[in-house]
Amino acid sequence: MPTPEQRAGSVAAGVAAGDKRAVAAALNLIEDRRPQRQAAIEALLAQLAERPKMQRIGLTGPPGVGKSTLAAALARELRTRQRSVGVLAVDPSSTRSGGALLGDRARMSFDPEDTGLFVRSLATAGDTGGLAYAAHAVVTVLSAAYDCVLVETTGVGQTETDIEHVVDTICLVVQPGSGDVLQFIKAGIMEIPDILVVNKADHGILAQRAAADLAGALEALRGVGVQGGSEGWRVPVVSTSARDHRGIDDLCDQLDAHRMAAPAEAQRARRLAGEVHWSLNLLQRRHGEYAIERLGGRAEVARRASEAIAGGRAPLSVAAELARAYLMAMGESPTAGA
Ligand SMILES: Nc1nc2c(ncn2[C@@H]2O[C@H](COP(=O)(O)OP(=O)(O)OP(=O)(O)O)[C@@H](O)[C@H]2O)c(=O)[nH]1
Ligand SMILES: [Mg+2]
Repeated sequence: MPTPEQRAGSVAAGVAAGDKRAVAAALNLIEDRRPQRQAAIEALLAQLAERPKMQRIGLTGPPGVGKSTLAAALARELRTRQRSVGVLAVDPSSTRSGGALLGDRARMSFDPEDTGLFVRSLATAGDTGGLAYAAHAVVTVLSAAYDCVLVETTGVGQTETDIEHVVDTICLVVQPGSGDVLQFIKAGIMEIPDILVVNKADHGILAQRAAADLAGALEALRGVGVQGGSEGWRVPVVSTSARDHRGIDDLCDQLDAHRMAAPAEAQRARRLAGEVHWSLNLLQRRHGEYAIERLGGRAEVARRASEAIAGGRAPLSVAAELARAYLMAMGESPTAGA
């Protein structure tokens, strides 16, 4: 019998080679909530390495603006640029899972024969904590298998899945004729994304006006010193028609530009912050906010996690170690409840 490590090793090797069956096996393992699978999951995640120059892109925005259609168009464009693509559609409101979500709702059309393209959806109604956990794990797997990872989530501003913690570039997608996003921006309610996309640009004059309004709002914010996005980056407004595959090349170029603009150092820091967030999230999920208090408070636990992860440890095992430390502090045997 192979040990969990050996089994994880062979799955990890398959994932690294971009083998779809291995990717699917890895994702099935991750979604297995049985406690006895935990060791295998930790072993797997610890053995996965990001692909070099891998790019994680978040598509977020209000319902129905065309995020799924855009994800499909973007994936097509990236494939013609010889990059392999993994797509994750996160749906906080749906209980459906697996292919059904994409099949009947998201209207993504993909070539099933394409070995460089993988699509997965996640849906766990009501359990946003669980969703954030799973999204991070799925993105970790996809990042080891594909050059680009696209994550679609519905929501504006503070998204329920904390998308900013799992991607390098956030695109906020809006559609013409909906003033709400403009209001959010003006009121300073919304975290400013890295790229603003006005989809359904085929709506003519309305679309042009929406793009101009958003560009104006961003300009006004810059005028008062609010930059948004990452440092030294000027948030562009890109018009697309996902339906007609227009403006997609422009969006791709802007995504590349954003990656080039962010110094490697800043990118590492962003990913590290995401992993620290994830490990705290895991701890909190298992043992509640009190565990974090008991270990010295959020800042202290984040510092500890950050040090361990920067030193090469996997976030999941860091979370497990924090949980053990907490149980020790509580005078319980770590094996009893961990
Ligand atoms: N005219 C036009 N319609 C579009 C475009 N992109 C998407 N649509 C349509 O808009 C509707 C919603 O598209 P989706 O891609 O499912 O939108 P979504 O943002 O993923 O929706 P949720 O996941 O439900 O939040 C569908 O009827 C699409 O065909 C576009 O560029 N132009
Ligand atoms: Mg969608």
